[in-house]
Amino acid sequence: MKDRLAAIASRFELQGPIAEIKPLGEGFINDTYIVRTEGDAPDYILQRKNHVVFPDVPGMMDNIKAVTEHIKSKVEDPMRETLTVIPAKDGKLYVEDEGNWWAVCLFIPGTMSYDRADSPALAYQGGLGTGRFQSLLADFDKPLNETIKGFHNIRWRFTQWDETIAADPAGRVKNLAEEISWIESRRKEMLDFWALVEDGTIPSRISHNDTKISNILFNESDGSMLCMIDLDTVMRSTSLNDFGDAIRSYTNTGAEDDKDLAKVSMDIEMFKAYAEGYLKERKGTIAQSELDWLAFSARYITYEQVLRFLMDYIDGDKYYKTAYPEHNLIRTKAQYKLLQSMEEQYGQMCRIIEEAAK
Ligand code: ADP
Ligand code: GN1
Ligand code: MG
Repeated sequence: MKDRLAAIASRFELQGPIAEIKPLGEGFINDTYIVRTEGDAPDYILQRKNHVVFPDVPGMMDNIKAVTEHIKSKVEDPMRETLTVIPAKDGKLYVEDEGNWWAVCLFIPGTMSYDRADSPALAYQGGLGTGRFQSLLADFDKPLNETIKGFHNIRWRFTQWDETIAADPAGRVKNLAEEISWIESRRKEMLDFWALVEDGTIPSRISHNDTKISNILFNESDGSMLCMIDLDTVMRSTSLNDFGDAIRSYTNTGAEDDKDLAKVSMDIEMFKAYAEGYLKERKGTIAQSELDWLAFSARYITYEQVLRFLMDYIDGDKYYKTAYPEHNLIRTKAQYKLLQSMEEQYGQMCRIIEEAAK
């Protein structure tokens, strides 16, 4: 395996001999490695991109290249404030090898990443990070490829959902009446929200679409936000996806797959801190219709996540990496508990947004 990874890494334009390659991070989709080089040469991130999830890896890499070039043209420190894609020796932005697709970017030293937010100060920095990412891309006007069809489009998710339930490939539907009712009872309200995105009431923007806390780097020196990473899902959609998904991640007092549901709830202080950071960066560019639905976006994305985990469980665990047989069901229950906690605190969430937007 090591030799194979080294052989693949050497097909990219690396600036020094490889010293070691080690797995990194806990992503659910790709396989990520750090490639350490000898001497003063930079280190790199090598990723095997999940070709089932991302059918058009060349299109995805074109998106990442275009978006990062745009950010580089606007920031003070272009090698640290966004990712740098390293091309293969043949000039392509990826290497295809026996049905696997690989890509490399520069490893940014002196940074920290987290799986959980441990303080409002960190949540505030995270909010600044997402807000700044969107602000930097506000004037990006090139077309982007749709790397995953209908990624946060609940109308499309319901099409998949209905088909999966009808097919019931793992024979699990019969035991899931309660969990399925969680989805069905909220179907209309989620479609009503998405209709506002479809009819343009909520404007379309460049969004990251996977803003969980492990997808942003912070400066090791002072904890300040540095840059958004894991750009595979950058597409044109609504900015609300990014706020909502980050709230789902930063405010959870438990783990995304907590077996102890008593530990799972939305921490309103984290919500406030994240919202303040986010709105500080987006004031002036955010539309009133986005502000009106900002708090709801957390419920929307968390609901969508309940649906996606449950749908994958019904489908026989084909999409997300799982560590044990019931993992997707445990994730479903934990995310549903989080959703309920958001619903209970919704009035307060709306008031916080109103206050922070002043
Ligand atoms: P995955 O798809 O596996 O989630 P990510 O791109 O999110 O992959 O990377 C996983 C982890 O690797 C991140 O949470 C971060 O800790 C680290 N990482 C990724 N890219 C970089 C980078 N360019 N510089 C430094 N660390 C990185
Ligand atoms: C996946 O790839 P990763 O681990 O950053 C997923 C997100 C989910 C998240 C749940 C492309 O993110 O949409 O919200 O898991 N990414 C994709 O933790 O489906
Ligand atoms: Mg990631």
